Parts: sequence; structure tokens; C-alpha cells
Amino acid sequence: QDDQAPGQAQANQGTGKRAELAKQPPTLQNIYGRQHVLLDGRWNYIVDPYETGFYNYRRQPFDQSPSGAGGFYDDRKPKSKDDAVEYDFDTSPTMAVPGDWNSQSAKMEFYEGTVWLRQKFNAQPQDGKRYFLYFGAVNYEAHVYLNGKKIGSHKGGFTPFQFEVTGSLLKGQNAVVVKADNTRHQDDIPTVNTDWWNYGGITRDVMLVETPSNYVEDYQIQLAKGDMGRIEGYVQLAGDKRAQDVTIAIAELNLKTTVHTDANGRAAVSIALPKNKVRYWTPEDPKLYAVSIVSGTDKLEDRIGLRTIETRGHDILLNGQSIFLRGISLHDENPLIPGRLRGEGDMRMMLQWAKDMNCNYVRLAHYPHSEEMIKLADEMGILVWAEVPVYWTISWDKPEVFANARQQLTDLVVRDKNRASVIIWSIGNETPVSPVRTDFMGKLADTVRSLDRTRLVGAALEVHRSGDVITVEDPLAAKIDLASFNEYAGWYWTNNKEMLKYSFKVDYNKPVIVTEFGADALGGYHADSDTKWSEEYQDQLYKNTFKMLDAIPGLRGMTPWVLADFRSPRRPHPYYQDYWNRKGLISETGKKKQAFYTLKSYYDQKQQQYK
Ligand code: GCB
Repeated sequence: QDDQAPGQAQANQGTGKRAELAKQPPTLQNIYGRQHVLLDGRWNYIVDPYETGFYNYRRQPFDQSPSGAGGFYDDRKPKSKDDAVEYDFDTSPTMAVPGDWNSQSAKMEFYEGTVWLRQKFNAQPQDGKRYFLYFGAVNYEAHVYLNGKKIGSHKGGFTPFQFEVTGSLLKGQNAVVVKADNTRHQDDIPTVNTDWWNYGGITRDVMLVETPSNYVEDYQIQLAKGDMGRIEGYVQLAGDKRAQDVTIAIAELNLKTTVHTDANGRAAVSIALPKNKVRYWTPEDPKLYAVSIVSGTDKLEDRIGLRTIETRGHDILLNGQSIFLRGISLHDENPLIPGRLRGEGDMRMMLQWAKDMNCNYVRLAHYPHSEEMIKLADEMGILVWAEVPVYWTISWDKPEVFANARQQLTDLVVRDKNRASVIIWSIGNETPVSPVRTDFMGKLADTVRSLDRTRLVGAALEVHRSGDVITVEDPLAAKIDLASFNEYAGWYWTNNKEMLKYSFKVDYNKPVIVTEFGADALGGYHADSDTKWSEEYQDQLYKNTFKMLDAIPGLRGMTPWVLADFRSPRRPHPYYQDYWNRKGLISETGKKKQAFYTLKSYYDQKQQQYK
């Protein structure tokens, strides 16, 4: 196995025994703004539960052998009639990429393990350019080979990674082979136990990206913390001409600033904004400005919204104005396929459903959703809570597990830091209080703040019940910006008849955000409001919950669980569940349940209240 830092992309340069691991340049900012070719489409695949294509019969990895050869990535053909090869990509079935395998083959619905995927593509590499193979996400562990040679590996199912392939890319036909493995492990992030489907495969775009040899690697262009009059950020160049002039321009605002990068390619950016000219980004008016970043050798365009986000006591201030977060939680899953979201159409469907309910906010649970989703939220005017899969019972005491969590969080923040829609970075969900966990989570909060001071830090905490009083007693609350928690009154504890006896005492001078509540309802199943699994029960629970939560003085938002029914292996009841979590307000056929309309009218009221 590669002795890499978990979660981090590492490249093996060349073949041969214990090939050298080379550190990769950081992932490119704004990948869709780059010259690129999508390698999506039909990929041939081989299911390999015993990893026969990776290990020899003594369980040694082929790609660590003296020749580096022997694995399925060789994509071998028999040389003669007395040569036997036990696999064949050319005649293997194909699946769509992006796409999880579980939703593409009935045989693989519950499959967890290794699948090999191969795509052929043409390239015309030019001298003086650099090339990167970029993956939006592969769940969970990926080993990547280009033309039979290993170029690297990566762990972590929801964040992007790239390998530089300048020099190994051929003129004409190339073949990329990916070993994707979604086996669950106790020491991974997430760990073995989650309430969602462990969809495996190449679930997001694959791209071949071209840059000049000296390129803009990264930048942050956002309003300064709490300052609507100034943009603050930086640019970072890569290559060997690191000291250059870089011009940042927003033509529509008549703004142009030139900075000079230092020997490390870095320059701070500070731009004063003209008074009374800026249309600030809001859900009602999600204005994006075209921003260009031009160095001596490179040029990049982005569309960026300008807004501030802060808290003051119980209030959440967007551009200085108190708002209520009318939200809903959602998974990166299209219930109609069902499977991972694959493109703009199904992402738009999910966000439009949220808008139909008069939401201005979504919680993208429980892991990073795709970069395109965040861009769509920017465009459609939907505020975002973005999260990492630090979920339930992580191995808190292991440094390599922390390193993995930190890496995933870093990759999320690095990727989405220029998106106005993202206002909260969440460091985890329902993690059980203990000193070692609080230390781990506290360090994640520090990590976020060291990367991005402009947004809020949240976590979905648990509540404490003593008698009828519900409190939040978690030392982590002191480290984050919100009193944010999940509660399941009326579902996991008690029922519709009894739940109204509860009262919440949330003693923090912070905005209270209820990150989850909900009840399962099988779409189309009707009974009275005391009968669990019925639409009426779910609807009544929502009505009761609004009464309970409205009594909390600091309540400033909520993301009920959940927008749409989603698949989960933890939900085997043959009639009501059939491996679906039924807490959706929309059923697996896309039909809105009663509670959908109840939540909408509650949000209509909240909108009036916060006008
Ligand atoms: C939770 C979890 C969420 C589950 C949900 C449920 O507290 O955060 O991932 O799906 O409850 O339905 O039990």
C-alpha cells in the first residue's frame, strides 16, 4: 500500500518497485473555468471483489513489483493463441461516468468492494502547457493509471483530486484506468456506520485540464469579514515564474487592481468598492459579477457574488440584515434514479424542490456535494451549509484519522471558498461528546478558521433530555458560531400526543439553528395523525415542532430532515421502508407529501416576519 497521508492525492512517478511518491501541486481553483475536456461517458468496467487485478496470489500489489506490471491496469490482450489473459476491458460492460455503480446494475445494488473502470480518450498535448487529470469525486479509494502507469491514489469519497500528467500524456490515444474501492473501514471518514447508501464509483466529472506552464493555481476573492466596502483575498501562482503582475478586474463595477506576487507566487488582494454601486448577493437577488484574473501568462474568469455573513447575539446577519434560514436538508441523491446526482438537470430539480417550499437555504448533508451544486446554489440564490462526513462514531484517538478528516475539510474549503452561497462550514454531525472527540472536533474548527475567516463554523450537535427539558450540553458549542443541533421529539422519542410537553432551553448567546427534526412517512399512506409512517403523522409532527421551536428566543433557522426519501441499508422494514429512509417531504416517485405544504406555509410566515 502507498504510505501516503490519508485523504491526500499522491502521485507515483514512473513505474518500478516502490515507485517514488511525488507531491502533487494543489488542486486548481475554478476547474470549470479552465480549458478542459470531459472524460465522462461510458466507461468499461470489471467487478473485482477479490482484487485479483491489484494483488498477486501472495497478496502483493502488482504496482509495487519490480516491473510495475501485472495488474488489470495493463489492459492486456493475449499476444498469441497460447497466451491466456483472464480479463478484457474491451468486451466488458460499460457504465455511465459520472455515476455510482449501485444504481447502474441490479447485481451491484449492495456491492461494496473494487471495480476497475477504463476510458480511452484522445489528446494533443502542446509544448509549454501543463496537463492535469482531475476527478470531482471517487468513492472511496482510487488508484489511477494512465497508459499502464500508476499516476497516483486518493482516499475520501466526496472531494476532488488531480494528478499532473504533463509528460506522460500521449499524442493521440490514451487510456485511463481507475481502481475504485468503496469498502467501509472503521478508521475512515466516514466510518462503517452511516444512514445513507454507500454508493461506489466515479460519481463526479473526470476532466483532462490544460494550463499554461505558469498558471493561476488559487485565489480568494470575497468581501472582507463584516466589511461591505472591501474585497479581501489573495492570488497564488504556480510554475517557475512566480513573481508576476496579476490584474484582478470586475468590469461591471469599473474595478481593476494589479498586485505583484512574491517569490512564492503569492500576493494579498484588497480592493475598495465604490459606494452605492454594488448589488450585494442575496437569495432574492443572487447577483454574480464576472471577475477576471490575469497574470502575464494566464487568464481566468469566475462569477462571484459579494455578501457578508456574521452573527450578532442571536442574529444571523446577511449584508448586515437579520435573516431567518428557511432551510431543508438534502443528500446528494436523486430519489427518482435512485442514485447519486449526475448532472445539472437533477441538481436543479433538487434545488428547485427546495425553492418550491420557499426555502432560502439548504443543508448539504453529510459530506461535500459537487462543485456544480454549489455553483447552482450561487446562481439560484440558495444559502448553503456545507459539511464533511465526520459522522457518528469516528476513531477519535488516531492521528491518521484526524489527518484524513482535516484533509477532507481543507479540500472542501479550498474548493468552495469563492462561492457566496456557502455561509456555514460544518465540521460534523451527531458526534458523541467525550474529551477526545471534543479535542478532535475543536481542531477541525481551528482548521476552518485558519483557512477562511469570512464564514461561520457549525456542527450538528446532539441534545440532552432531562425530564421534559431539552438542553444542549456540549463543550464543542463554545468553539462554533451557532447553537446548532438535531432533535427527534415525536419520532425517536415519544410521539405526536406527548411531544408538546418538551421545552427547549438553549443557553447560548448565538443563533439557534435546528439542523434536523423529522418523521418517516410512506408517500401515499394515509391514516390518522397518531399512526406512525402515515403522511398525517409526519404532517402533525411538523406542526407540533413549529410550536415547540418557535418558543426558543434565539431561533434563526432550521433544516428539517429531509427534502426527499433516500436509500439507506439501515432501513429494512419490508413495507414502510424497503431500504429507504422515508423522512423525505417528497417521495421516491417525486410526489410531495402533506408536510411539504405545511413547511411551505410556515416558511411563508417566516418570510413575512423577516421582511
Ligand atoms: C440523524 C442523522 C441522519 C439520519 C436521521 C434519521 O440524526 O443525522 O443522517 O438519516 O437522523 O433519519 O434517523
